[in-house]
Amino acid sequence: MKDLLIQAVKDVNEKDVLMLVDQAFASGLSAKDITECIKTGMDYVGKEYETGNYFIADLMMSGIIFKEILTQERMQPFKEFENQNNIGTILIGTVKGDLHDIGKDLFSSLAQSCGYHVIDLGVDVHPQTFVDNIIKLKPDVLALSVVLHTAIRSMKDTVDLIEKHDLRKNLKIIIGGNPLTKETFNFVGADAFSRDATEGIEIIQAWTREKK
Ligand code: B12
Repeated sequence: MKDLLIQAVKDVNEKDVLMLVDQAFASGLSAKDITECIKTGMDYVGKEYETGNYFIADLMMSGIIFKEILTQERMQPFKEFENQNNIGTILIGTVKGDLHDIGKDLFSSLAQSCGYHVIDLGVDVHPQTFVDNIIKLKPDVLALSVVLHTAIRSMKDTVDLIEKHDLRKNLKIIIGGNPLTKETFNFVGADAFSRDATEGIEIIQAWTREKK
């Protein structure tokens, strides 16, 4: 079942993906398993785009398909997590220059299902917009998402501007996204980083426990 679903995503075949997701749920696969399968298929689409075998339209279509699945009621909240109520506020956004939002949205719905209040500033968010909203909303955590290598610089600009405004005392900053490494994490200067949404939530939960 998993292989069939991954293959349908690789083929960017919307009809088959939707049908196989129904079958996957019926056969007992969890929302998390299904998300992993779609992500694996999308990684392939990304690689094929890189080598010139797929076109921008394929990237776009794979994004549309993933969003279509992620927004289904049965995909959220992920059953693995217990529902609690407003245990902290997370301000999130994809940094300036980057329009990718699927990973960010995935992280946001996981955080919501774990009881966090999530305020999403969207994509291509200017550093000053983050600063203005930190001042206005006083979140416990700022979560920055990045998918493009070229946008890591604006992630650093965002953290630098927050520091310049002396806003880090009561704020933890987590950065997330595939292009991040230990080196880029050090370069940006956040409190934590992760390439995985679930691991990112675990880091924030540990911060919440520390704060109590
Ligand atoms: C779909 C897609 C698009 C869609 C985006 C639709 C959307 N609404 O997001 C569209 C068509 C718009 C697009 C455009 C472009 N894309 Co694009 N895209 C993709 C693709 C195929 C999938 C991305 C995706 O959603 N993956 C699934 C999600 C779930 O994964 P994710 O975002 O990585 O998120 C996970 C982690 O990173 C992490 N995470 C993410 N955010 C956060 C935040 C926190 C706090 C935490 C803890 C964790 C976390 O958690 C998630 C899962 O656990 C990737 C290929 C790939 N392998 O990723 C290319 C890819 C990202 N795109 C790429 C490129 C080059 C582009 C374009 C420049 C193409 C062009 N020439 O125009 C433009 C850039 C536009 C812009 N300015 O942003 C490259 C980027 C190379 C790089 N690293 O710099 C990739 C890797 C393709 C490739 N191999 O060449 N793209």
